[in-house]
Amino acid sequence: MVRRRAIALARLNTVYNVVRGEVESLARALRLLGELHVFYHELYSIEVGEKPEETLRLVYSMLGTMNRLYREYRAMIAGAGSIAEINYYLREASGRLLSLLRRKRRVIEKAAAAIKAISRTPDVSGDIHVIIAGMPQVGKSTLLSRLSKARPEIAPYPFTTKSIIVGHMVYWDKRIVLIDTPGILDRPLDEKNKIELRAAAALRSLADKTVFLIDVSKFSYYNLTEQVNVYRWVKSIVGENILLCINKIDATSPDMIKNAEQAFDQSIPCRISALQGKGIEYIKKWIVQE
Ligand SMILES: Nc1nc2c(ncn2[C@@H]2O[C@H](COP(=O)(O)OP(=O)(O)OP(=O)(O)O)[C@@H](O)[C@H]2O)c(=O)[nH]1
Ligand SMILES: [Mg+2]
Repeated sequence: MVRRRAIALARLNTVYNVVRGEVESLARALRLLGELHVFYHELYSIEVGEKPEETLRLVYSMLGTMNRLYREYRAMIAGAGSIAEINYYLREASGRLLSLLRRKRRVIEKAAAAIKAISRTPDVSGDIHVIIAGMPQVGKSTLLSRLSKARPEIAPYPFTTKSIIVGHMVYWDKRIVLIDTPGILDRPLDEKNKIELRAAAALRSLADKTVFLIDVSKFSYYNLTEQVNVYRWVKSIVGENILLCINKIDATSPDMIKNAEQAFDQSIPCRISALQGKGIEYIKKWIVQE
């Protein structure tokens, strides 16, 4: 019986260590996430549906329960009067420890996947954060590739950009971080997809300045009303530090520009062709001016 008890205690240890190990590595990753910029916390919340600190609370409570079960069953096995009793406690302990993990498996896997995805999100440290925002297909990624060495995917269909893309530019001694975001559609926040929400997270937590591109050319996917609505929404998040800018000027007639200025109820001096690299200086100067 002495031998059986020793074996049972060793097995209990193994099960406990495996189960705890899985949860502890998540706890470690969540603690590291906690030290990062809040922007990454927002990305986490979009993916997992709860804040990182909420998951961390769950994880700590799981670790507490595991620890308690381990100690209780170790004592019961140590004090058991028969081999049958030892076997019974070992089975029960393993079952309870594993089921604790199984019940929370979905959250744990989701959290781990989100952290993995975030670890692939590029570094956003720098002096000034400039978000390039706008509806899908207005030329945001093309502009980023003009302003920086970043080579984002550019293609003629909406939501080509699905996540945050970062480029760097040094201008007048300032380290400027340019953030290309997915397109945002004209619809309420609770109907926005995860791709749009990533853009919203960047606007909320990173934007020092925002360049809002519109496309009023003959190629435009979205009408003026939709673009005005999205512009207003973005402005409600980032405030006054926003530059409205007409892109695709190479394919836009003076009449179309006039219509746009009417719809936006302001003159729009920023007029560029990201494709041809025209008018880009205007944006650079606006970025560095106080
Ligand atoms: N004529 C013209 N086409 C442009 C210009 N800028 C971008 N385009 C084209 O517009 C299309 C979309 O460009 P992207 O840069 O991928 O647009 P985006 O805003 O990043 O699109 P999403 O990632 O889907 O939101 C591509 O076919 C580009 O070549 C421009 O200045 N003039
Ligand atoms: Mg894009």
